[in-house]
Amino acid sequence: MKIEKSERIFSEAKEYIPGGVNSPVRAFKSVGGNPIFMKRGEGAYLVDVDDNKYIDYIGSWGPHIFGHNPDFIKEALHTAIEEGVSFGTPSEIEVKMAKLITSMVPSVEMVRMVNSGTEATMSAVRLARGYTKKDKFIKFEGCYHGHADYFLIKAGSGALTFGVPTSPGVTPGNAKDTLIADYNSIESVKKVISENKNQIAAVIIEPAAGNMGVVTADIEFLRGLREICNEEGIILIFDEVMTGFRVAQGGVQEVTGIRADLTTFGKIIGGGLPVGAYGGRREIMEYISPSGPIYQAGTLSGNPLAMSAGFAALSKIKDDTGLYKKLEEISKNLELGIRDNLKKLGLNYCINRIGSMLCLFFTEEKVIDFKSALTSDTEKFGRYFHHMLESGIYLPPAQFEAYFISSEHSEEDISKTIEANYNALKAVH
Ligand code: KE4
Repeated sequence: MKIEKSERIFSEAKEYIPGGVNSPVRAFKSVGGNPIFMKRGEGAYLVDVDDNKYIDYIGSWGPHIFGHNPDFIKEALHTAIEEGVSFGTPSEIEVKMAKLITSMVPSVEMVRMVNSGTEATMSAVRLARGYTKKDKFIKFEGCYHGHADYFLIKAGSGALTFGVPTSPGVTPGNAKDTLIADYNSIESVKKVISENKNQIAAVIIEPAAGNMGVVTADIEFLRGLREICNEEGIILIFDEVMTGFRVAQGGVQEVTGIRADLTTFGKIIGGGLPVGAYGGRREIMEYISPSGPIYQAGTLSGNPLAMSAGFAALSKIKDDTGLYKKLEEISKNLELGIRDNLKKLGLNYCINRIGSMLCLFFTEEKVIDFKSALTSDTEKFGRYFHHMLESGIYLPPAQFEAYFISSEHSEEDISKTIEANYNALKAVH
């Protein structure tokens, strides 16, 4: 595959942008090689600066459930742009957006728009702390909630119940209030709560994880979380930045029937533009400034341009009653095709999928948490990734990410992917 122009641009990029990219996971660090620079997205496809075309399973890391650049979002943007992109004042589209989100996610009675998933989760934890007047919160090993300091924490060594920073620049002061439990282990949650009685404001969780690869939460585990939070007066935050409007109109909450107190959103709700949101029970949300004392702000929050794209995307989801059935069919065909290949090659690898989020783990262990995910052979995954790339299939450039399937992935695209998957698996084993 000819990638001279991409290589040239990357060399220049590294002069002006740390690592040549504006978000680390794009840099191919964990798969080796240099990132490919794209110039166009259309439907299920990306086209790079050397005019190579790929079937895309990133979808901008989740937003493009209808594929890249659908006409209905372009039209919404063209209309909005004629009126202006941002006013710094309230505008009606923000009210329409808030009404639409609250009509689609029953647990969300009020919502605040922000500009990224990180802002949404950071604000939700601050809100829970302010509302409960408690300092600590629980997150789960392997879940990613964005890059706010208090999320960049991992489990401390054995005796420690509080976490330790995963990044320089995150202070021990920040880490001490972040408690770490194990995904799908209600026992680990009970242990952390018993060791920090009456000090915990919130539990935040990806109710189906997409940042350690795809790992679904056992329904009994989620039910146990809900019960414990009720008993202990702890705010349950579902981080649905990735799963919101992805796995169902009402996210994992609709799939499981388990309601969060606060929910965070991102990705799909911006239709590809920078949008995040957090929302939930009215009596909690009213603590947010200016109706309450807890401060949170944003220059471009709710800007009409981003709202027009997000509103178009969510309206389409609300109207398109066949969307999730179509996504399930496409995604199941891909999963079955890969399973068939694994069987033919005598490989017993784990595939986890929830709706149109899927991950093939290079391990024969059943992946139910971060520890089991880490048994994957990342070196082999790296070589597999590049074989797929050479075959024109663009996968997430890291083992511990989710493939995102769109309504635009055709039967032919899925067949090509399955064929490339077979050849790539064969080549690396
Ligand atoms: P952003 O700040 O990147 O918009 O959202 C942070 C975030 C919060 N919560 C969940 C569940 C998320 O998946 C994310 C962001 N997801 C990653 C994909 N693993 C974004 C990709 C990137 O960092 O470039």
